[in-house]
Amino acid sequence: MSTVLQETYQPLTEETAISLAKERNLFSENSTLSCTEIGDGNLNLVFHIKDQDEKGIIIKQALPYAKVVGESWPLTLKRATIEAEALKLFKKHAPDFVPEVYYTNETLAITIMEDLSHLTIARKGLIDGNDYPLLASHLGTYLANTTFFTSEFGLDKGEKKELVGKFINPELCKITEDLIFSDPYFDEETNDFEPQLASAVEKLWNDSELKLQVAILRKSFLTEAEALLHGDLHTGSLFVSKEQTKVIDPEFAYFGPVGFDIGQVIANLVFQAIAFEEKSEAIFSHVRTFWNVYEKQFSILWENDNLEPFAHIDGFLSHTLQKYFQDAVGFAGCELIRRTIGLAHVADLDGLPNEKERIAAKETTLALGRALILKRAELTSIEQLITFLQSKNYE
Ligand code: SR1
Ligand code: MG
Repeated sequence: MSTVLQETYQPLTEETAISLAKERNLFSENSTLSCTEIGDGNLNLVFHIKDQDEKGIIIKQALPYAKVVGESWPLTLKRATIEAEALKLFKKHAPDFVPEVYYTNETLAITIMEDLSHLTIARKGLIDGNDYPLLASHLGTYLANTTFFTSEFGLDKGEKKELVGKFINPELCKITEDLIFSDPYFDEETNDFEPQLASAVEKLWNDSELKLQVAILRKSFLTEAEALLHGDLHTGSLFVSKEQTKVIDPEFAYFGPVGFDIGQVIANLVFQAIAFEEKSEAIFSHVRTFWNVYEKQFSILWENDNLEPFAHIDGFLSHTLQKYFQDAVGFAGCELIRRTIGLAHVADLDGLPNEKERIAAKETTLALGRALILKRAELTSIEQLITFLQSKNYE
């Protein structure tokens, strides 16, 4: 048997990744394989292996620490298993939008999956000026299916409780609790922002009205096990083309409030609208489509597949959607703020070459983030949200 598979945990190299692919018989015997490490995220190694005919696979391996910080920040390898299990479950409920998993190995913390290298990471594609006309509706359908069929509306109650246990993900949730829901609101070492933003940031730190609302959203993230979330659904977790969308990287998956995933999608689209003003109307239209498709698809599933005895009581569906929407507005606000001044930034903003424009864009994301958190009770419909975004007056 193989050397790679007999070992205890070791980070793969391009050479051992090829050995592993051969050991698993993922290519025909006489193939000539090449491998490149392509991981550009914050946490993992990602190997792209292909044969002479360009047929490929991806091997993703968790590192025992957060790559973005280094070995001083240890991180559980269990996240690889959570990610693989989430991919399989999401694939079941949204088959068109999730890559296929071929093999997993807990000791090595690896997942071998479908090669998506013909697609582009959405954040990069959007920054490069491409438009993805189906992205918003694909995401609406993906999220409606996954959040319905992993909630008690679409899942047997006992089965749901078992799944909640299976997806307990304390280490990765703590990253979110700290980096999204706590550190940006205090003078913490993890924060990272330009000196020109210091006075705006200090204003946030002293804003007790805002801090109360963030505390409420944080409590929701900590306590509300509504459905299995992706947990990190930003545009860097999406592979896209004009025709296809694939959602990757659910290592932060856990049972949480549905609005969290929805809010991350909205916020990461909005970064584009703020960074590239000329695109703002097109992006707002994607935000509208995303929510409208989510609402429509969720409502269809509710009508046809709901297991709840109260499913057809007047008002219950609209109450549920209203809650998801208003939570999403607040969570979007938190994502806008943390990606501007917290540890993990976005290239949409950081990549703006003109310093004055970059700082102005960041002041806007901070003001908008704050406004969304504080105004979420008033922003009760997608049209109200879009009108507010268009107003560009976020004070
Ligand atoms: C230490 S991890 C920093 C960020 O990267 C991940 O993709 C998540 O967004 C996390 O908050
Ligand atoms: Mg990721």
